[in-house]
Amino acid sequence: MNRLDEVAMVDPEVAGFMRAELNRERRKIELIASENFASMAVLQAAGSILTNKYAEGYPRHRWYGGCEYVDVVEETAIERAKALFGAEHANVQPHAGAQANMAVYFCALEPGESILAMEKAAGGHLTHGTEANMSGALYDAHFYGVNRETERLDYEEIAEIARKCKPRLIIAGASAYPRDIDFAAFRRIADEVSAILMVDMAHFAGLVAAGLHSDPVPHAEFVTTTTHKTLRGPRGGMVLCRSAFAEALDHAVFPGIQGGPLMHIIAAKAVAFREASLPSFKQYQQQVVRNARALATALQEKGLRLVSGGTETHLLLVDLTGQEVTGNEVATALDEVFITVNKNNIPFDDKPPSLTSGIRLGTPAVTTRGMKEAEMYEIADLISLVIKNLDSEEVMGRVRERVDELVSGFPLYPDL
Ligand code: DSN
Repeated sequence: MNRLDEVAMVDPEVAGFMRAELNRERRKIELIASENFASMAVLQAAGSILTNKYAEGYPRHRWYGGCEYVDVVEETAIERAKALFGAEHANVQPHAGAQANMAVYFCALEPGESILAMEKAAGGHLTHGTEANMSGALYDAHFYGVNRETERLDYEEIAEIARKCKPRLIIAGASAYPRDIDFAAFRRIADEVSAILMVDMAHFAGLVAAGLHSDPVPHAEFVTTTTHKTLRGPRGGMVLCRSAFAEALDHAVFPGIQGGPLMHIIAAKAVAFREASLPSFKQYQQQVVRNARALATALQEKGLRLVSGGTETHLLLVDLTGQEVTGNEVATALDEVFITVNKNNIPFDDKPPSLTSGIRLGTPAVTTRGMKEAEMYEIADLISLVIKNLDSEEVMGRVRERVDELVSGFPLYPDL
């Protein structure tokens, strides 16, 4: 089903592009913090005949006939999500994290009401009230950042901002924050100003499932996530919430912002939740964190500065301001030597998002490939060589050879 034989027969052009992408994933060291490699079981479910079925509505209450099997698939995904995260209610239909977040806004807010979220420049997410996104257009967005000295969340400062702007909804969670988050502190702030608390745990959901990150579920009315980052499922979204909001939340997802759910993706989510409930998943997440710490230490030993001085999660932010290169230049150069990262603004960055003063690195994908601390030291050495020798074709050539050698020891999708 996933070997591309059929695609190749019908459409050699697209099969060629897909084969090229498979080779890229095999050939490069994948350090984008939000990416991972889904299992063959997840890929098979996502590439299955369940894509054929329309199932608008919810299990047992559909607008289409013939839903008896997709009903049990969706019920299974819901029950597994609830059990995995200890949640009272789960909606597994959001097509992505952006839709999961929008469903919560649609459920909890009236247009024009105020929200308080982490600013994108400090590590927050596009869908948390930025001007360019619907969340910024529809709601009155206010922001908190990180403390200039510690580069960590400053809960007293967040409380001060909340007292001033009196948000209806407070959003915790980030895309580029390397530290654990104190959700109990966010709960106290929300209670003080009578706000609803939403946590977007997309980046660290896998760590939460494994008990390696503070758990937002007991503290927040709504918890949103994607299913494809540390959680290692198919590309998709999900919302967890308290029972009191279940009906309104489901209504906000369908018919509020979506039509037919993607039943093949919901099946793949169910498979991923099963995988995430196994002891091997906890061991995987423990290695993700150990690898992130090893990569951080190794980069620091090479003289590179990390935002907040390190990491407690799966990701780290390298500050390039002392290196006289931009994040854009480094990310482009690393891509040329088969190491994939993304440029990223660092807190209080004076460069625009198109250039940036940082790069963001994450260990979920390389850990899925089987790499451990020794490989993190090798990768840190390669990254450091590139940063310090951007104009040297000779160094770039040597790094490329070492990347080839490194990835050859960690085969990816051998059955494809
Ligand atoms: N685009 C994701 C990331 O890279 O963090 C967030 O949605």
